[in-house]
Amino acid sequence: MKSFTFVFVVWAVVLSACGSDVGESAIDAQVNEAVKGFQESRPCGDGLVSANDGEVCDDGNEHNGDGCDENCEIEEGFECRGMSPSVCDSY
Ligand SMILES: [Ca+2]
Ligand SMILES: [Ca+2]
Repeated sequence: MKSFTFVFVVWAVVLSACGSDVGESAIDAQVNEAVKGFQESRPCGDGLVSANDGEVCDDGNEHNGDGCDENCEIEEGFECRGMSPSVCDSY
């Protein structure tokens, strides 16, 4: 669902750029801005533990069941170490 939102954002930026008189580099810049904004709004999954955003771990994805869940919280039965990214092992 989140990756769908991402694709939609990029698509919307490209579509709006195509309607105006801008060069390809300008479109690239807008896409990069959209990617940047998307990553900043979803710090969980970027592979960096940011305690300010309530992350306890960040293994670089938003998958559950690998020790660090989609909310960047350590899952039951796992322990995580490292900050960029976290490495989680079951115990
Ligand atoms: Ca993070
Ligand atoms: Ca994970």
